[in-house]
Amino acid sequence: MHRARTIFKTLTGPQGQKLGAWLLARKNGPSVLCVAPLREYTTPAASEPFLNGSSTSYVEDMYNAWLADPSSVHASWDSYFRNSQGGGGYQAPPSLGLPGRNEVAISSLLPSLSGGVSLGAPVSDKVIDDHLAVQAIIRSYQIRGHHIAKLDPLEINSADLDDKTPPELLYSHYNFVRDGPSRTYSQELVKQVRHLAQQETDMDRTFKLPSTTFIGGKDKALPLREILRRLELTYCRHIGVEFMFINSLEQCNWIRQRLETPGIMNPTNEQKRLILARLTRAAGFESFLARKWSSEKRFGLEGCEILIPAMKQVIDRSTEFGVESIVMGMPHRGRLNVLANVCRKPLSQIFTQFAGLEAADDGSGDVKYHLGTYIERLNRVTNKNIRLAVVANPSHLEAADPIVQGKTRAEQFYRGDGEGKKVMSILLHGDAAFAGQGIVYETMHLSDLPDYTTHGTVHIVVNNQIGFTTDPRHSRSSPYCTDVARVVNAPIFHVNSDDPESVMHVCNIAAEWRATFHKDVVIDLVCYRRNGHNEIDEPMFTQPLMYRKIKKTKPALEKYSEQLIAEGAVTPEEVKDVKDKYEKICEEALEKAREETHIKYKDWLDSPWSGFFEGKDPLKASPTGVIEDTLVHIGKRFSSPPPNAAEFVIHKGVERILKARMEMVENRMTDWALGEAMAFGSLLKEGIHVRLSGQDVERGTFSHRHHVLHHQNVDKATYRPLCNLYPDQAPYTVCNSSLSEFGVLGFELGFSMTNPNALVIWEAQFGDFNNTAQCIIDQFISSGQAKWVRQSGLVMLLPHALEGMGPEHSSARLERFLQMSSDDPDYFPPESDEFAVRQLHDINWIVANCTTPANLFHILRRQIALPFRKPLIIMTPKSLLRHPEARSSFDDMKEGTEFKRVIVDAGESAANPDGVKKLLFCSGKVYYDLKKARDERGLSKDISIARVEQISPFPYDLVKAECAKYPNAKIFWAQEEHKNQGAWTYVQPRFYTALTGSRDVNQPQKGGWFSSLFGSKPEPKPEPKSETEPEPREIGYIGRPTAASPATGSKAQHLKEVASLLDDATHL
Ligand SMILES: Cc1ncc(C[n+]2csc(CCOP(=O)(O)OP(=O)(O)O)c2C)c(N)n1
Ligand SMILES: [Mg+2]
Repeated sequence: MHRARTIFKTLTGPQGQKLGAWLLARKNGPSVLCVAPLREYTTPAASEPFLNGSSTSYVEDMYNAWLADPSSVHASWDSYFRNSQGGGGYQAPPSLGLPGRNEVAISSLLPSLSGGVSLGAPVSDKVIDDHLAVQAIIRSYQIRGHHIAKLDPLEINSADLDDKTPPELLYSHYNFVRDGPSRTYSQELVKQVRHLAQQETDMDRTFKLPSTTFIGGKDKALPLREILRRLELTYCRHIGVEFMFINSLEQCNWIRQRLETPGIMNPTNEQKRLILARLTRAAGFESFLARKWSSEKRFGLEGCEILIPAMKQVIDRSTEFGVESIVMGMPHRGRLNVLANVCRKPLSQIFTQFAGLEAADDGSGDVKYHLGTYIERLNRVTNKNIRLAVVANPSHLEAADPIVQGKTRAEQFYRGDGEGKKVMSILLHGDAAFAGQGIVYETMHLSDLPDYTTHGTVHIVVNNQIGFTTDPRHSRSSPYCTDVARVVNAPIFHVNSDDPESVMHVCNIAAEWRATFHKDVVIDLVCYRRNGHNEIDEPMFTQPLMYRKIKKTKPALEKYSEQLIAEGAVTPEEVKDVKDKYEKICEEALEKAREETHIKYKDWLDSPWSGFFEGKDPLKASPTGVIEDTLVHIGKRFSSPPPNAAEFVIHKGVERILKARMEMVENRMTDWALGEAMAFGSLLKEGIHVRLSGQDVERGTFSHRHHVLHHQNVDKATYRPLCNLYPDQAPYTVCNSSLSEFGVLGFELGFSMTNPNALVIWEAQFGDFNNTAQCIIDQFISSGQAKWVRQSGLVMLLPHALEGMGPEHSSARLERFLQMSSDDPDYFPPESDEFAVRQLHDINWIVANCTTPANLFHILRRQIALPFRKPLIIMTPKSLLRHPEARSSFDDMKEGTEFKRVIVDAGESAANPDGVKKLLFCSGKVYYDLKKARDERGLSKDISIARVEQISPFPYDLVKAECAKYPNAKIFWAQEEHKNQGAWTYVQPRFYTALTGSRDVNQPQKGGWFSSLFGSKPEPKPEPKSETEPEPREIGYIGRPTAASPATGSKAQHLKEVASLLDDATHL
């Protein structure tokens, strides 16, 4: 028993003293005992007695047991309770709330200290120590048992990278070494238990079990030997669970119960046969592909075939709990197997991907192990219909995580599934990527935010203990690859993947956990990778020992078949039969696949919008102007304080803003914030959900928006004017996000994929920060439709302008978005009524920089008015938000008005175009600077200024017409950005095309940019120009010179640069 006691002391007691003796020695000390906890808990965990160092529940347990049967407790307790009853009765110890955290009245702990109460037999401190030590042992198994669980099927590594355990976990650290130093606490624990087992007398003593364990089942007390055996079985076999850090006693007990209850993991024969059948299919699929296409990359699942039965188990259980739709995200590893055996995507469609066929539909496509899918089918186990979507993803590991969450959230939102009971997400991870990619952390941090939660995600890690060629020791600094999940208090179940029944058990718990607590949970499938990183990779170059072991390791299917045959659950013939049947299914599917002549990208779409495109003219957009009554109504509502204004105290500054807004509405004018609100409000009126998300969007970074008004005296009392426009309006969501770009932009993109009839907007705090989400922009937004035939109408609002704020608050890097635009700089599309819509249809996204609230209003509304969806990137203003000239009249937003791709000069220059000497094109806020300089210098007759509001697709037709209007003017592009930045490099060749109409390189055939990708022949070079033909007009550049940094950090330098820009622009 001594050994057990030392464990307890290591965990809780004052160093080097027995707790009981120490308590007794302090008889005359203060009446409150403070015990230093292992770790500071400021959470409900503090209410768990053992955790905070108190033993109140132990004494309570003793008392209750004594009440039921006085002989069940030790004689000393019997004597104590008997005497206490006579002398006023035993009183339950005071709750922890009274003495304060980690403190407990001494009188509640020990009979000998309860002043004045006469005692019977003296309490033996050994007895108390022994009981407390048993508690400590139980607890140490619950906390640390996973360190010594047998998790690695290869038995060569420790899943927690054991030899990196920090020194405080070394037992020798505590000066209790008896049998030579142990390397780790885990090893010491093993030694302790072995040592205990040799002390036969203690091992046969019966101990009462505390309320924090369920190992007893119906038994309230067990011999120490049995206690240890059951703890070993639960915590140190093939499941290693980390959960004791969770700050909820209820949740800890919930898990303990599901792990510890005797016999809880005894599957029926029927369940075993189901596991075997699923495992057979998983293994059969890979071996079929390996035989048919031996040199094709498929990132097979060999070594972790259990993933398939595991996922199916999570899905089965979740559907039993009421889930109807599951959105999944996963990397390359085992993806085809998941599509085939979890989603049940027709095998023939999968096999055609290996045949190298051409596509029958639009798009540039993607490799087979990135494609998404969407399937609706009957779950045969639960007999319920289920929808399964695997979201398409790029190579970029984990980048699809936030997309999956956004898509899931959107599905929940539109179904009214406020608690996530009907829709859930499953995310699969590789061990190296889960530990290494920051986006995992960003995504995890969305998991409990009110407007971002998906009410619990089941994470499954295919932990094959390697990342390409890198060992875990070199790919992470945390003990487990799953440690990131601890930040959100997710329980983590590590499980040896070669024990299928243990895997199914944790899958059941995970699904039930999600259904009960609606919080994240992690299943860490500790497995191995039988082949190299892909099928043509040689693993022996870098992991020779591991792979020697792998070669000697029997596949899980073989092991499990043998186990079930030995148990008599199946016969060898049945095993063979299941295998042969699946083989036949694969052969038949392959026959079918061979008949196909084309692949269809549409077969791999993850988010179909049923009915959206049907019956629509693909080139006809609805009008975006609205009747004046609507503008007035929205304007007034948006400018009014909450209806119960007498009680709802708003800030004086907000009051002033509302008043100014109201005056504007009365004058039929809008500023930027009003223009935006009117776009949102009018869409809400039409039943379109609007969601605006990003950092500080509710107020607006520049304090211009104020979509959420805060009661100045009541916490959390808010009023959202745009949610209160019309009784039957669509919902409006405006939500401040976590401080993440990659995660939140990805989330909003995912959200936008679910419902085409919603305007989903992400706003960057400053445009600069969009580059931390570069992967979402490059891999999904700009190229998503081409790769995965998936459309999105997501809007990105990126504050952008050089206003002397330094390098980092100036540029949203307009040039990058333009460089990724897919329109051909040399191609002037045919001029027709459909010109503008066709251009939008053919391009990958729209890039704009608007200068008026009316144009913002129209372009936002146009997102919904289009018969298709395209991402919209808008450079948004900062100083223009309050610029007196950056206002629009209702006249520019009324019925019959529309978005202006180019705003031409309607001033003096237009009255006499022939006299105009200079035609300046520009985009964005610089327009107001140019105009001011021109007018101040009296040049409004000489210089005409046109604003290109939609930069991409380029308004060739309007630019051409504007140039033609001023035949004698020299043409310039003026920009405030540096020459290698901003729009210049994009517009320069396009101006040339607009002016010459030339189409000399790679001119696409009829189908727009899609056809330019597939098979169009280069156009013949144009004939050399004749000598009489006039030289084309040229476009000159006015702006800052090239630079590495987007803007100077010096205010003086900034002003100098502005002056020089304006001088150049107004120089005739
Ligand atoms: C963001 C990113 N960086 C690098 C890579 C290149 N890469 C592809 S697979 C891989 C190893 C992944 O290891 P792990 O996450 O453990 O998955 P496994 O292949 O072992 O299943 C790497 C580094 C990538 N695909 N994505
Ligand atoms: Mg791996």
